[in-house]
Amino acid sequence: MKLRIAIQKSGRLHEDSIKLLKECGIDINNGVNKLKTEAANFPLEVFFLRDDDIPQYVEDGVADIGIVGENVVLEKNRPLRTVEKLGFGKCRLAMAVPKGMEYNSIRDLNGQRIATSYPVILQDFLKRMEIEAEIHEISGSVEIAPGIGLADAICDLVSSGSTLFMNGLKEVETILRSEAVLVSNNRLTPEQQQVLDKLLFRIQAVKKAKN
Ligand code: PRT
Ligand code: ZN
Repeated sequence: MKLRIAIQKSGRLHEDSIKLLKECGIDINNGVNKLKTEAANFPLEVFFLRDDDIPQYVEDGVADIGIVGENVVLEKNRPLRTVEKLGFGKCRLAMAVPKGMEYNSIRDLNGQRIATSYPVILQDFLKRMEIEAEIHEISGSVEIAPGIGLADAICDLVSSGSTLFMNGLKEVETILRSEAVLVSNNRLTPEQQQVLDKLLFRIQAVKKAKN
């Protein structure tokens, strides 16, 4: 049986995931509207999915391995093996508050309402920091929540910081540093494991060539 890999269908990790496979010498023709495709010269089948669905599909064995952000892996909290960090999709999950708010330490978040799309990671962070705050889960446009009075602070992904800046917010805590990772379930057949080892060998060579 071929090795089945799940990658993002469209979005920030799509291009780099395809590029990595191509740099590994794997020939795939990527129609973005297709659900899946097969590599012409490698025993690999590629599924195109929403990033949020990838951990579950890999856990369930619909796909064997996947490329997804560590932030999603941690938030979904599925029993997956992280096989390799891939060096792209770098960002951080950060806490931000309105730039006019006086902020001296994490304790200033006590009793505040925090909007996020990452309630699991945030909950864990607040617990570790012994902060009691109210988590408001929203699925998108988290950065507008303070401006419309929905929250006092936000916990969201940041890369350049320009989204925070444009919304009058300042970054005050880093909760997690993230990048794209290759994950796998632990039910690969010996043949699939051999294909994964071969893929991994090529990925490591590609990474080495870039350093
Ligand atoms: O459709 P699908 O569900 O698959 O995609 P999505 O919209 O949920 O995810 P997508 O494509 O936005 O991001 C996929 C992954 O890319 C994330 O899970 C992260 O691992 C990674 N990544 C890297 C980022 C960013 N950088 C990033 N900057 N994901 C999101 N952002 C957003 C952030 O949420 C904020 O809205 O970009 C904005 C901030 O960017 P800056 O540059 O203004 O700071
Ligand atoms: Zn998503």
